[in-house]
Amino acid sequence: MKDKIIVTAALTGAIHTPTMSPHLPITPQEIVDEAQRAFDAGAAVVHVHARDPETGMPSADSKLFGEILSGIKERCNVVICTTTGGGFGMTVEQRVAVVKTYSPELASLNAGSLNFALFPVLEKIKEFKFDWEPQYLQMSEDFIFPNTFKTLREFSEFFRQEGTRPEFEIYDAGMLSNLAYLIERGHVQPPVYLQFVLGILGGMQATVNNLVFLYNSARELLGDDFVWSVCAAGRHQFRMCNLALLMGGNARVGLEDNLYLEKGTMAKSSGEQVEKIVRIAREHGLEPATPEEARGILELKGIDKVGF
Ligand code: KMH
Ligand code: ZN
Repeated sequence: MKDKIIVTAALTGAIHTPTMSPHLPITPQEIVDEAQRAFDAGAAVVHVHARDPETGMPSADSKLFGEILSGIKERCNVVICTTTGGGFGMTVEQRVAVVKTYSPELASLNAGSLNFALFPVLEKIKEFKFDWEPQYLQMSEDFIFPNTFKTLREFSEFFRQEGTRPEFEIYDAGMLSNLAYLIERGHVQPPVYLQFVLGILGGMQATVNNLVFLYNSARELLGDDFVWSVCAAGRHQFRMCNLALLMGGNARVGLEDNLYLEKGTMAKSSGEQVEKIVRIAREHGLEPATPEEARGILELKGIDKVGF
C-alpha cells in the first residue's frame, strides 16, 4: 500500500451560505488566507470557488477567480483545483469559463446530473443575513444540476485543450458508467482522478457499503487506472475520509463540505480540518503528499503552465 496521501481542502464551495458559519471565507483575500492555512497544515490541493465579496453569493466572475488564483500562487505552490460546478443557476458556459481563462492544473468535472438538494437545511435556520440565501436553498428542491453527456463531452474537450486534468466528481454509481462511456469514446484519457462525493441529498448516502460499492464499481469499469479520493457532507466527512485512507484512497476535507471540526465545535478554518485528517492519517502510518508529490501522482502539467 502506498504511504503518501493527497489531502485536498475545499475552501468555500457553493453549498454553505454566510449565515451558516462566520468562518466561511468569502472575499478573495479570505479565500487566499484559507488556502495558505490549508497548505501549512498539509494540504497538497485546494479546491476553490469564488463568492461575491459583498453578499457571499457563489460567483462565476472571472476577475474574482483571477484574484484568488494569483493570490494563492504568490503565497505557496499548492495545487489549485478550480470548480466547474459553480453554483446554482449558473450556465454551463459560466461554469467552465475559469478553465478556458486560467488554464489551471486541475479542475472539478461533475460526472452526471442530479437534483442537488440543500433545501432541508431551511428547517434549521430562522434568520438569514442575506435575502438570496433562503431563495438559493429553496430553489434546490427543484434544481437539476445539469451535466449532460453533451456538457461532459464539451468540458472534457476544453480541459484537454488547456492541459487541465479533470477531477471527476462522482455522486452516484451511474456517473462511473458515464465516465466509462467518455473513456470508451476517446473523450477522456485515463488515468482518471475520481472524487467520490457522498452524503448529498439527491446522490448516494455516506455509508461504508456505498463507498466500498463505488470503489468496486470503479475497478470493474475502469480497471486499476485511476486515483481516487473521498469527500462527504457534514458529520460524515471524517468518517468517510478515514475509511478512504484505510482503503488506499485520498481525502478531501474543508468548509465546502463540513462546517464542523467535531460535534458541537465549528471549524474556524479548513486548515483545522486538514490538521485533523493529517493527524488521523499519521496514526495509520500515512504521510500527506507535498504539492510536488501530488503533481506526480496526478500527472499534472505543473504550476509553470497555468494561465494566471
Ligand atoms: N456547486 C455545487 C452544485 C464542484 O465544485 O464541482 C457542486 C460543486 C462541485 O460544488
Ligand atoms: Zn466545489
